[in-house]
Amino acid sequence: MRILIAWLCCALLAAQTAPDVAEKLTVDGDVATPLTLTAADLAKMPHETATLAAMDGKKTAFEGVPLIEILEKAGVPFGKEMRGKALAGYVLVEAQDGYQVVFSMGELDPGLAGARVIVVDRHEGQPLSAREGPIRLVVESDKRPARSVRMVERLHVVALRK
Ligand SMILES: Nc1nc2c(c(=O)[nH]1)N[C@H]1C(S)=C(S)[C@@H](COP(=O)(O)O)O[C@H]1N2
Ligand SMILES: [Mo]
Repeated sequence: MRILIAWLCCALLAAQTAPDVAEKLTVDGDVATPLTLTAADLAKMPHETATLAAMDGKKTAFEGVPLIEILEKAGVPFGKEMRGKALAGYVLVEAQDGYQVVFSMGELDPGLAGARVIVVDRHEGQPLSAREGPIRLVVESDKRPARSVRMVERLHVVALRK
């Protein structure tokens, strides 16, 4: 009985201290609608496939939601509104290990550079490993995977104010 109680206490404690922030993707900053997307929210959105070559050159397939779809959901303007001050907007991508990468809104806009940046939650049909996920970016058009941020936890949008 005592062992059972001890076990129950441990299980409860583990559940309480389980990393919960890391399982979510926060979209904040200069957005009309800040978002907190859970893995389930992301899984419900339409997915696309993107391939990424590892350091050994081997290509593998990832699945996820285009970054632009998530930014549009938060109210970031693209398309015909992508002119003037909007061209100075950018998104700072932050990872659990402190890694940071910036993409300009102009480079993401399909009418301009149209870089395909995918917010992925599946790798070869499986959820991502803890080293990689639960959410990572895949930037298919980059020559090296340096901007394919692993363990993404926040998309911080910055718009020009003046
Ligand atoms: N969070 C995070 N993402 C990161 C990095 C990092 O240090 N931290 N390194 C980048 C670099 S420099 C490379 S080359 C790729 C390596 O990804 P891979 O280990 O899946 O091949 O991850 C990128 N994403
Ligand atoms: Mo790298």
